[in-house]
Amino acid sequence: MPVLIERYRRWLEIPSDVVPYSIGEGSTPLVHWQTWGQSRVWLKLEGTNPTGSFKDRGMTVAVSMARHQNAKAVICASTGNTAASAAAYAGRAGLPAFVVMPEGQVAPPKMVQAAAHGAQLIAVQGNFDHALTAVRQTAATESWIALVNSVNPWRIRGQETAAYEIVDELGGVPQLLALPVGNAGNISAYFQGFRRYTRQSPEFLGVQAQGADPLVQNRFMDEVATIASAIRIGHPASADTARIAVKESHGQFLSVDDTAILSAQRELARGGIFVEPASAAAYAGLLKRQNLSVLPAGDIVVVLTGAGLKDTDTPLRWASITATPSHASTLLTTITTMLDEALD
Ligand code: AN7
Repeated sequence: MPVLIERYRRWLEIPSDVVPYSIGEGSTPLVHWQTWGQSRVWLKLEGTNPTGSFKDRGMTVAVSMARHQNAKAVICASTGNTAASAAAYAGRAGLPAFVVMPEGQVAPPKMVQAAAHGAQLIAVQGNFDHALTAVRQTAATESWIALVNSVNPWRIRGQETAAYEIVDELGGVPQLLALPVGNAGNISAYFQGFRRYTRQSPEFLGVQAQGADPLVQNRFMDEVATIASAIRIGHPASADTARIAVKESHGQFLSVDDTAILSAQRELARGGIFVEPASAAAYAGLLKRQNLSVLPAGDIVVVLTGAGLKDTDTPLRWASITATPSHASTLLTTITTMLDEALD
């Protein structure tokens, strides 16, 4: 597949002399998961992007534009995935990256990525919303530094390409699209993307984690708590466009609690698809929606935004490791016993 910017250059409407900085983003698999009655459920595996999350789609465009506009550095606030992606693309483009994260609230593998790509890591007290406010204020006064959060319109334009891919693959818009909502950039991007590409849109199911669900409660939240650290956000920057997406598509916001998130994560993982808790929330939301009212017939897409290895805390707790001496005969006895237990 061509690099994302080349594949959809016409739709992105970026100047023709922009040089794309790419590490192989986009063109992610759309996997048929299950068929429930008249509904075909598809999973869009955004965790297969090069840094393991959907952020790479927006970041290739935002960083390429930053370079084009002669920025000297990029900056972002992040719950982790934006940081990892910004660090990687800044590295590719030869720009320094400053990533500002809420102290103690980012899954360690995401910090590992940012550090590996050579970003400057900055921990701030408070939550993501405080970090974003500080970063926005800094970028507003310093024109040499490009802000690459999803308040940067190029991020959103890049993320629209996921909607284009779904339409290309299914031959039209799905009936329903479920995705996790944190800062609400991605739901806004999908809505704009489907509209731009087809003038239509699916019904949007915007899923938030209970404890960090300002769009469900319809009030911003200063205190946020959920196991899904990626979407632990109380003041979504793109709340207004997210509300428009849900309203105009006759969709809804709903929240799922930590237990439902972990159960969905486990069900997907047992079926071969390992995603981080924030992504599993989308699937948990679809299961909840199914209990509330009949799902539409036709194609349903669940956007799985980030890879499982991004956040290993909980799955490690699922592991049971059996120790055994390394003789074939004892190993066989152990396996036979375990198999009996598994089949019980
Ligand atoms: C896996 O990295 O906000 O609603 O700073 O990492 O567009 O914010 C991440 C968000 C969903 C929510 N799934 O997307 C960040 C950050 C995963 C995420 C979301 C995020 P938005």
